Amino acid sequence: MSMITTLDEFIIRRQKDFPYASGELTGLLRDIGVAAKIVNREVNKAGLVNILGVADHQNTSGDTVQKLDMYANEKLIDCLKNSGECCGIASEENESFMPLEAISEKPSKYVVVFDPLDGSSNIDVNVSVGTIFGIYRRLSSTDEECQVTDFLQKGTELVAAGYVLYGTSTMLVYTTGRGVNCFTLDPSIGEFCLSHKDIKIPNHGQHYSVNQGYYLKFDVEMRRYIDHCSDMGLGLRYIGSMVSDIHRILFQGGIFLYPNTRANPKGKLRLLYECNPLSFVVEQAGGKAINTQLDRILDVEIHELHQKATIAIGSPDMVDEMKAFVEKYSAPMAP
Ligand code: P6P
Repeated sequence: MSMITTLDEFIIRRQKDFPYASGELTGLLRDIGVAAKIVNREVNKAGLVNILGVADHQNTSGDTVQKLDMYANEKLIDCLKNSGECCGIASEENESFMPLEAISEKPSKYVVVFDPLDGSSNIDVNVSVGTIFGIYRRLSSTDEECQVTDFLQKGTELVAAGYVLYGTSTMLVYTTGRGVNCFTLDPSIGEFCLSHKDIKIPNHGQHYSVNQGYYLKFDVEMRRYIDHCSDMGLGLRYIGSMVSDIHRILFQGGIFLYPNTRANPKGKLRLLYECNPLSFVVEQAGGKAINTQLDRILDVEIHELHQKATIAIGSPDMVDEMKAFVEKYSAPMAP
């Protein structure tokens, strides 16, 4: 029987990578793993219990909130509250950030951002959805409540990031800046077990991923690149759940695009809750992530919690090629 390495064992073993860490980050990652198991349990039986359908309100970004969105949000908040390692959270489902009360004398060093259930519009039709998370070191003094500035940090300041994919199997993928590892939940023992070690994204892939329905609303340079993908015989794969699309690209290669449109001139996806954490993971696996202004996503300054971003993320050769098309075909800047 091959050696099983659980998420907890792996995290503890890798703690030596952080000589100055005194275990808080380790504890935080383990608590996120617990929250993922709790959410997974409800996602997997969503068709049987009254947790499908829409709640009676919209979130800050104007998305209709699904009941399972709210459940996942509550469970993540509860787990992080009890961890004692986190002084505040910012959720894509909440308008503002939430300072957490200390549960011991030990000051907590980290804040956590998350999208509790990305792609949740797919829940009622049994399409994969996911949780996205990112962890920052707090900037504010440990003898006061966390501040919004603790969250408005560039993606380069992330100390850890990852996602949970509730799909055909439930997988937790994360990085702490030393590579990317994937853990698959074994329901028979209730543990996330190491299934894919040190993931490296292929330099190129056979799929591009974009909402083709918006094609005529994209800028000309983006349409030229999408035409090129089609001319090269690439397949189109678009699930409508960013975590699912990125997970496929991480393993098979490819590129995911969410450019600006007239409806979303700054893009639709959130920089803090979706783009930064997933860009950190993809870069750590050898991929690239830029916006349609060709800035590295992780370098983009963030000024508000729900700031949106355009994104092109995936195999390095494909992102470079998209960049070349934008440089070649974008309208010259007015003098
Ligand atoms: P559209 C889900 O709502 C989400 O935030 C991402 O998970 C997904 O990639 C995108 O929006 C889908 O957006 O406009 O193509 O339906």
